[in-house]
Amino acid sequence: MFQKVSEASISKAIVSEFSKMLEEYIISDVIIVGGGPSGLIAARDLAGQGFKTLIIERNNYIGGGFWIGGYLMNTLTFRAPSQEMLDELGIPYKEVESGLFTAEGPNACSKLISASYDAGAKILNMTQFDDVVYRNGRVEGAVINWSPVSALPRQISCVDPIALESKVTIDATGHDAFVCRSLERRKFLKLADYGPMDVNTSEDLVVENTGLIHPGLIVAGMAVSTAYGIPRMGPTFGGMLLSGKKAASVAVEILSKEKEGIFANTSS
Ligand code: 48F
Repeated sequence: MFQKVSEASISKAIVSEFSKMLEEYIISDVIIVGGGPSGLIAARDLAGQGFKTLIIERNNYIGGGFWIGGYLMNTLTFRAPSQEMLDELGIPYKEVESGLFTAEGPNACSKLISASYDAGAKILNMTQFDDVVYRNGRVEGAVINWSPVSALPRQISCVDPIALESKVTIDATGHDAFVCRSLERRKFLKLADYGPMDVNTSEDLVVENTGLIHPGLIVAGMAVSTAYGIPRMGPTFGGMLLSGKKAASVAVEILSKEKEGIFANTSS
């Protein structure tokens, strides 16, 4: 039934295709750390406009909290006007009360992952962001390692990471705000930590505050709430999609100005 190929050919195909991709993405336009909803939308928009975009995700699975709504129940909620993004992504949804919509997590998440891949984004999963590459007062890339390395016993985990370079990095690591934290450790940034839940305040503020937080670094999704001390929003996702979209447009602005030779990468 199947074409005869050798075990060696299969191994060679894996090694050579993966190596080619990794080598090509050692320098990217944008590195997005975190493959949750905000990171995936940002990746779709950036790759769709022709920017070389790489997502770094520590888990094997991509999608972050977008598979499950809340409390292990896989219904996602969205508030108007974010259902327009669901239309755009071809995700089926229901209006359960005026302006409140639901979609099924597995369907929504798989469609979002496909949309970012189809747009041309690449993904390194099982890859942990460890630290920033920091030069000339700005973030210029990511130090990464295989995720399992951090789970190994200390005596065999002395595996040096490698570094990737990018013109822009997006912190889409959710509540951990892992990339921002790596700057806070060096006192380059002061984070606030997120506040108690209040969806009506939080969702607007997360989108409003999405943007450049430090030269070379954009913050998106729930990392925004950790960075600026905004209330947590709980299991509603419109803000994540709109935040990712805004992060992409801020990145495009920086990349376009850089192309024109104007050094515009200063935080506001
Ligand atoms: O948490 P996550 O889904 O982030 P988000 O895009 O969306 C938040 C919502 O899911 C939900 C919410 C609002 O509706 O409260 O929580 O802001 O996805 C973050 C992704 O980043 C990965 C993590 O595994 C997850 O898939 N991540 C976190 N730290 C690292 C990382 C790291 N150090 N290296 C690589 N990936």
